[in-house]
Amino acid sequence: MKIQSAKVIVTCPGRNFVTLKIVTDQGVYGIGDATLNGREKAVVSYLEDHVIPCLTGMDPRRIEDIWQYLYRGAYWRRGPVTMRAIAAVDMALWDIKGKMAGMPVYDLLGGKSRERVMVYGHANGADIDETVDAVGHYIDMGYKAIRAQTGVPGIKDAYGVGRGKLYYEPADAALPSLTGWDTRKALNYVPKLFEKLRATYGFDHHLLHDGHHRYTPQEAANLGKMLEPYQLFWFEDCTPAENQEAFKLVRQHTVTPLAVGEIFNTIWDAKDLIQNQLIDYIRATVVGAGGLTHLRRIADLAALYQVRTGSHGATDLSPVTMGCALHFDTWVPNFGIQEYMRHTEETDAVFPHDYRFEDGHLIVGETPGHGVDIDEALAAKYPYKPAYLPVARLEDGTMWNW
Ligand code: KDG
Ligand code: MG
Repeated sequence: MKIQSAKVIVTCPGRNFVTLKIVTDQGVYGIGDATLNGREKAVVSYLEDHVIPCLTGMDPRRIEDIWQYLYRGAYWRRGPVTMRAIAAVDMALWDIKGKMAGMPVYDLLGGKSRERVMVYGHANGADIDETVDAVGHYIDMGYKAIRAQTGVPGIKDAYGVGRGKLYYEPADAALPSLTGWDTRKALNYVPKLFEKLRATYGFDHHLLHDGHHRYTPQEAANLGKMLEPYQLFWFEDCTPAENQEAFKLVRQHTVTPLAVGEIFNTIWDAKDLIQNQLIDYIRATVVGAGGLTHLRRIADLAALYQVRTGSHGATDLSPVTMGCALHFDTWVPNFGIQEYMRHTEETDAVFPHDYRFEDGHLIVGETPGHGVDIDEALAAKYPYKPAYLPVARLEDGTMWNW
């Protein structure tokens, strides 16, 4: 059996997605997601110019060997572009293997560990009252877990606050738009949001919050401590994680659970955080961290230290990633939660899929493979549109972490 051809499909049904399609000489095909928000074309070139020429003629059944070939064989390891390209190949090959075996991917991984997967949605508003209402809306929709972000008085476009109620989409301009940040103002305001949420809805639902890499370790520890009375499910990206040791300071001062890893590419980004038990949830994803083949290695390491999974699932991860994530989540023994930001109807139409939302959970499909396809004719109707994530500056003009 051989890989006969592969191609990259770029489509923008409301936002950009990069999809790899691998076709075998037996007519079976598989697809993988290679979307890198705001840097899509770099991955397109990596795949078209450097990966597809090597893949043609290879045996698609050798998923592990192809992974090692692309990782070790490039010499230049890791990084978001390389690892997303490898992830796309990996997802497509698992899809092909599942179709050939007549089995859904979760079965190939080892079978179901659970019937359904708890997900969290994004509630946000311009101020505390609006966010409290938005959380109520999610509760009404059946969600058991909700991430809450609020605008902060005096900060221009604080992180996580969208214009629409259901489809928050940060990559919203042809060039990066300018947003603001002020840690003092956020530290004064964010705890009040959670105080009001608990006063309004009680403690039955899981609440989450994303710091989006903006706090120093000391500030993150301070906020984690202030949030303790409200019993969060997690405080995400409380401080940048390039220096994994930074989490020691946060950990020493707060018992608020910590989650990190949506921008991680490999197990090496998470190794010290996991081994030193500095985090509670690892947020690496199928598309970000080299596909199912590598993500399960991260999850297995995490399991040794009672760290659970909580994969990134924002709108910039296509339904192909979401489908693969649900197979992974249904199998992985140390599952925690899955992020689920809904895609628009246009996106769902381009990527027909068999997973479904019910009662605050997603339920994996039974179709052989990962259960997500692409309608190429429809995809062609939505050409690529440049779209960037915003940037953030402090009031004095200093560049900050968006
Ligand atoms: O492309 C960036 C988004 O995926 C990111 O900002 C979303 O932080 C995010 C989250 O937790 O979903
Ligand atoms: Mg995040």
